[in-house]
Amino acid sequence: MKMTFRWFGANSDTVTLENIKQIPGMTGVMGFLDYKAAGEVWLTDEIEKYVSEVNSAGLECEVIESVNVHEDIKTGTGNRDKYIENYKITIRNLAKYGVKVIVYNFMPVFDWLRTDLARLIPQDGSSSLYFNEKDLGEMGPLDIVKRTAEKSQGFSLPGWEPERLAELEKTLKQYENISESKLLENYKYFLNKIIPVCEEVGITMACHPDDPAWPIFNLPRVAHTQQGFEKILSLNNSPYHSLCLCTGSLASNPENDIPSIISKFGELNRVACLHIRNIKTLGYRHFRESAHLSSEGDLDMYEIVKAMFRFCPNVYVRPDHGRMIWNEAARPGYGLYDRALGAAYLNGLWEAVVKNETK
Ligand code: DNO
Repeated sequence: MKMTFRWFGANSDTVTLENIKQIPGMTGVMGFLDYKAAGEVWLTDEIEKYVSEVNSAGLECEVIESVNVHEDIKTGTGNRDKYIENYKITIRNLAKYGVKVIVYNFMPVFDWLRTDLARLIPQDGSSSLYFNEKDLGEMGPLDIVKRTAEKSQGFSLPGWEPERLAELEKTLKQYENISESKLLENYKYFLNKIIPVCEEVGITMACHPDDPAWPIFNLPRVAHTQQGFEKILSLNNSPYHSLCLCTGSLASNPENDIPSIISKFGELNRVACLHIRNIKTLGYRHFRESAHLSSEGDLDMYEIVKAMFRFCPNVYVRPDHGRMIWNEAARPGYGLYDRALGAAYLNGLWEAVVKNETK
């Protein structure tokens, strides 16, 4: 396990590299250039600047997150080849600076989705991201975008880039004739073009699950069950086509058995990263994010870490979203304190699992 932390860059993050370095056991960041629009090439000088800053702080940058896939690729329009060519250049550019894994998603239109970004947890006065499908029922996609932007307190949110969302109406129209099988066909086309480049330069693509783990607004989504991942992985058999399993995203559907999903795909050598966080189910399609500790939410973190140790012990991990605690003001889900507590807890579980499993 390599413990990492998501970092949005010096101009965009309230958390500093020094903060991250001081978290015990932290080896690196999952990097992100949050100003890049989907479809744009990530230029070498931008990557070099980011990576060298991270390295100067004594941290690695072997994983980059959210190289977003343009909607024209997902919907298979006539423009897709141009954007795929750009993606290939970005892969080559990232490889030059030591990047080994790219976390991305193939979710139509929306990346993650919440109905509240700072829901008070009455038990202790902290707050966290929250979702209730009932609230969504009264809103359309445009309302939810407006509301998410209003509640983001001025922070850019990964997957909610303004340029992309400005085009929302047009994009939603583009999806009118896209079924699940069409989406998979377009996904396969994309993979068949980019995976040979990945194999050549040594970069693994890691697909992030749908969050929440079901289709929303009648858009086709496939990455939220074991069967869905099987379909996705069968689109291209290269080990460079892999998964980033996110425990909190998958857990929003209580039918997903997370340790078993990790074991299954880990054993096949198709897990490159894990995002580890916990959620608390409050009702049907209704949950809030919780502290990482097993007793605070629905997930058995010991079993999750054990599955990782047994089936994919070399993956990159990051403590995913934290609550807002100790009066921190930060990007929703991405403050320092609760994620640092999460990292410390996961490191503790890891030590216990390693000792137990190797004695
Ligand atoms: C949410 C993140 C996701 C993830 C992307 C990868 O907080 O886990 O935005 O980075 O889906 O493309």
